[in-house]
Amino acid sequence: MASNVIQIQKSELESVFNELGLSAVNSGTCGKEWKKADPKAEKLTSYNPATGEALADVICSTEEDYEKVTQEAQEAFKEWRKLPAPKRGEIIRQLGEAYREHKEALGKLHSLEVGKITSEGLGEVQEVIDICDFATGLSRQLYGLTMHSERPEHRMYEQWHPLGVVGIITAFNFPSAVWAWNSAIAAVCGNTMVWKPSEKATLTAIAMQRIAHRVLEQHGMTGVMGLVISKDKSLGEKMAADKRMPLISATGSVPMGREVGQVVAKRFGKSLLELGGNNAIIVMDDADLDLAIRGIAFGAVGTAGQRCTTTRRVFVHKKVQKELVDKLVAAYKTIPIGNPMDNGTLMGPLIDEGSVQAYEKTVAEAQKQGGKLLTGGKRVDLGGGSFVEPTIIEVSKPLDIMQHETFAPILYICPIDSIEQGIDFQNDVPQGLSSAVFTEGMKNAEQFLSAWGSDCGIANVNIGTSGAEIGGAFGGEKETGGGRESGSDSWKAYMRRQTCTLNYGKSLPLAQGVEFL
Ligand code: UN1
Repeated sequence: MASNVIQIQKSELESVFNELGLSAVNSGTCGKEWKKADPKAEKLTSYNPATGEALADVICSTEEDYEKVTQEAQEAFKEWRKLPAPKRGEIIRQLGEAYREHKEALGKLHSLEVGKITSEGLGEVQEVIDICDFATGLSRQLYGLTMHSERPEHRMYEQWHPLGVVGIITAFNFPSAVWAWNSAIAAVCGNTMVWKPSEKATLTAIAMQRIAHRVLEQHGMTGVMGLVISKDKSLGEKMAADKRMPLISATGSVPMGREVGQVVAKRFGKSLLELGGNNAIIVMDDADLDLAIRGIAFGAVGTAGQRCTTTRRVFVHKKVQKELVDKLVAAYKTIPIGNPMDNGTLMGPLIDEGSVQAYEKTVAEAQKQGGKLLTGGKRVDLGGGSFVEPTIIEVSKPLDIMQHETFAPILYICPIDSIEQGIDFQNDVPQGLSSAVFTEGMKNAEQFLSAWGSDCGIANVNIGTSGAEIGGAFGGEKETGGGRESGSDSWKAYMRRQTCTLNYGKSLPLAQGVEFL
């Protein structure tokens, strides 16, 4: 179900831009200060994927800009690390408040620039606010363990110190939340940072940075969060090789992560990689099918299939296959596609033409390999923009193409005989981010969650694969990269551990009973 030619009200665009301080030409470089936008410098245009129209221009950062922003982050680190962690937490609390104030406008900007439907645009800003709240609390909980020393009158404990300048590379699909997961936590841990956002989501990055800069300015702490923007991967490559950045946190494709990870490892830096997913839902014969259908639909169609947690494969027990497939196909046909800012739209556009082509290629290849197209499979013409139909392809056994992640709403459905077969099929891909089972049975659920169950970083029961809360550690295994961001004890990736032993006695006993001098 598609709506007509999309028109974005000019006044709407203007009000978002006014509130967030955006204009026709925007500077993409911010360190201690915002660099002035020189309209003659190299530009990058930000497009609205729902209409194909240009939204605004962004001035790219040069290599000198990168140098300056990085040096300023290094300088800022010297002060920032001295501030007690709860004081840093207080600044992040104020940052969360500032995002709260602008939630509506920021949500709309996500819709305009990356095509998120209204509730998902707002949801992403909420994720930013939530992680700021989390980081504020965390600033009083950067706990280290204490140990009992084997030596008399000795004390042993561990403490955590910040790393320095953290390089943050983010993707277009979560243009603010993934930055916030990294930056809010890195900041309370005492780090400063340089952010290189996706070249497809630059305005959102600039708006986020403007607000952060304003809050930091009130505390004389600009330089803690820096921004550079480039058209291509050149600055990302520089960051990976930059010894001044002890940690690179990168979100994006597997090939990107493979490159970044190797370059960072070569210089003994740390990397935190959050890469591709190929997430599956297993539906057992005892599942609540209505629940399963809602979980699958949101997981597979939400964000137009452009989440790293998107549901891409369903393994359904053959006893309930027909019922599930019939109901799901019927539900897919009612999904309103169109202007992401219209009330009622559930699916917006893909990010660009390249994604539409990848979608078409995958749909054709899946059919060539024996998949049966049940619904969707075509581009949707709304007079501009990158729209496609949400698609279901039924297969009798896993196809080769199902090993790959295509960032589009394509869902494969495959029958299984047992929970064991579902788990085998699910795990038999190179990626390991998110997974789920729908079942009313304790045995199925526990098998799925056992050590011989799902091999993913996220495993859910009666919940889809996407839409994780910030409180848990987010990330996955295998080609997903192994990094963990956001909640739980993910903060440890942004700090260095120091083991300290103190002797308060008058002798110098050696460990392991060694005698010397
Ligand atoms: C991503 O797609 O990179 O769990 C992040 C989710 C969101 C985050 C997705 N909270 O779907």
